[in-house]
Amino acid sequence: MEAATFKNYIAGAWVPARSGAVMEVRNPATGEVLGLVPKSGAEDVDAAVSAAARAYDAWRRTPAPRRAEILFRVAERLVQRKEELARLMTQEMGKVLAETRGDVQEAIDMAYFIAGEGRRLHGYTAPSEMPHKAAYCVRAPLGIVGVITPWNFPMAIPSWKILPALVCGNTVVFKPASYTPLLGLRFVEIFAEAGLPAGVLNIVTGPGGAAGDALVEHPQVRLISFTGSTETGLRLAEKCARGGKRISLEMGGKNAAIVMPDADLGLATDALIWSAFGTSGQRCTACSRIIVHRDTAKDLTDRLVARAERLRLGDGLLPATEVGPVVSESQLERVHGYVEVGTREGARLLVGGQRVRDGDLARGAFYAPTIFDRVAPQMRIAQEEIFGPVTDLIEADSFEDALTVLNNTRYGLSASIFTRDINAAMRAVEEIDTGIVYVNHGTIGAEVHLPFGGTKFTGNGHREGGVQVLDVFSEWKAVYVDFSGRLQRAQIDRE
Ligand code: UN1
Repeated sequence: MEAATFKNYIAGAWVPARSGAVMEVRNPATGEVLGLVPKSGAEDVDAAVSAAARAYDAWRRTPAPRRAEILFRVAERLVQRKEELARLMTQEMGKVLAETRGDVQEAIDMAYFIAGEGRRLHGYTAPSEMPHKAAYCVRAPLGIVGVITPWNFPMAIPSWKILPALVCGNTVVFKPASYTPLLGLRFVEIFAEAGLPAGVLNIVTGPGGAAGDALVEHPQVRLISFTGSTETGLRLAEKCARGGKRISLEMGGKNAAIVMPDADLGLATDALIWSAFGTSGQRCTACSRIIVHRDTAKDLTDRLVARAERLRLGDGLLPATEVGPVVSESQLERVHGYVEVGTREGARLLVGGQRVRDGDLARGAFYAPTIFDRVAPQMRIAQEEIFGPVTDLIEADSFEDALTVLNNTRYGLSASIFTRDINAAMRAVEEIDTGIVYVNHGTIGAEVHLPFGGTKFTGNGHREGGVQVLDVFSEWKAVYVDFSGRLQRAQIDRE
């Protein structure tokens, strides 16, 4: 069967790339070609930005509660189409159906949450220094927003960016990851079905290097919201600095969990297996360092290894599958490269460490869940983001030692501690330098109505999720209304 060909959505119409070029989308579990999408370039991005510019004035003047009504309809359509979207997502990027349903659910949660903001978008009022003078502040949109997203959450992460951008009154050009354009196109189709006016949301599919860079460099784009690697994020930030643009960055992680001897080890094992190997470890919140107190290291290690050995790999559409493929061959090679680095550095490979080719798995990019122990905190495998099914066991001599190891990376997204000691738990919450901290829970599973993001090289000070995301997608406008009928000079006329 010939693969279906898809198109960009620009100014309310489905159109091919100007050049006619296309690129393939493949199922990482089977190698099957799922479709062809436009391989867009700068001229397509330019057309999309022009459409967003033309749509902007009418959209920003549409009252926010009315904008939000469309977003509520988006939520309803996502609910109706959840199963179809989840199945396509599993085929496009590999994670198991339970997780792709969760990904769509996260977009549904975000749509309801942010649509509710259409009737709030709160600013505040404050007293003025002067009599007969009102002072308050309101949110205003920025203009055209460029959204660049990764493949590991093909619907949830675009929803974190596109929905708040729209409720604030911006118009959007969306460049989805090259591995997951089909989900991006479906997402945009749903906004169109929900009645979003033409040009308010446009999508161009294509490689990051051509389409993504053109979006970041386009002079009419006011803001870039990016999730991806730290290396790319910092490169884009330099471009944005030169263009005088705002950029919101959500980048790498090297998330750790501390396990103390008084922890519920059954719970810790369940949570750590899920955090390390869910989504085949391809979450920026994945647990890739387990910092275990020496007194409990052997017990925890045995439990983790026994569980990791038994995880069933396979096509994510099959009900028995617990871990799907990694997203691509090149990603698999990258993960395996890190396993070789770890072995060379002197860590001990306890389980996994190789590609799996049994039976049908030979067609896909399957990598065995991998655990190292005897990992020293400064090893590369303990410092660099691997973004695959690999986790490290690092032994600590004390609670303080564990905290030091945890904080000693360039990243600061998510962290967790397992203990039954409330004092230790709360001290960890105080001391851990990350944007998200869990107690007796793994490192993954953030909810949309709390701020999501990280410290240090994980981000650049912005947050997604929560009401905090509104600060990314709006400008504050301070308003002073003097109804005294005379000149009143702030700071000067004090009598
Ligand atoms: C990501 O990996 O980029 O907290 C996002 C979580 C999910 C989102 C992860 N809700 O793991």
